[in-house]
Amino acid sequence: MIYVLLGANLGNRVKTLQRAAQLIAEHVGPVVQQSAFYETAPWGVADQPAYLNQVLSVETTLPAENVLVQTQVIEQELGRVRFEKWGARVIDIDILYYSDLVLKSDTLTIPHPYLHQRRFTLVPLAEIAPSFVHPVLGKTTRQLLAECDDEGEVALFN
Ligand code: A4P
Ligand code: MG
Repeated sequence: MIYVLLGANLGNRVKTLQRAAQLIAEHVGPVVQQSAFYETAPWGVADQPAYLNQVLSVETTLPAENVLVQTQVIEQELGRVRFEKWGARVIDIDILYYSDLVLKSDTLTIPHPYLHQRRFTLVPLAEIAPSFVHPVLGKTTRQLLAECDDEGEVALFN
């Protein structure tokens, strides 16, 4: 099972996330669980619109590197549409976990290096995988969230 984070902050964010989930189901594997959408304050660069974030769990037979290739193709496909319309990239897909795999290469780090530092990731992840244990830190999502000192706003969106 893999966990992926979707993020969108320009254009029709709901449509973008829905389309991304469809494309992931087609090209990566069946989507098993999906969190709600969360509207989240921008992390890192503050001067940008609020994000919608969502975490999906996906069953896949692809090796991790191929998952990244597929998610990047999906980013390009959705980003290109946006590019013409809005002049910016509007979808980000991060691979959070690939079962309990630990991997570090030039192009791919799993678990995602910042996942434990970001409420916009931990809150939706805790909704669908509260007991999943981080293979490096040895803590559940629930524990990571309780210990996270990020104060970025994360609100259920509907
Ligand atoms: N890469 C390495 N490991 C991974 C992984 N586990 N999953 C490499 C996905 N990609 C991974 O990513 C840059 C490179 O990371 C990829 O080419 C891949 O080889 P990118 O998506 O092209 O660039 P980026 O997203 O601009 O940079 P980065 O460092 O991935 O940024 P983040 O960490 O994704 O942050 N605030 C809120 N509230 N919600 C958000 O979703 N997202 C960002 C982007 C910033 N602030 C946000 C949010
Ligand atoms: Mg990214």
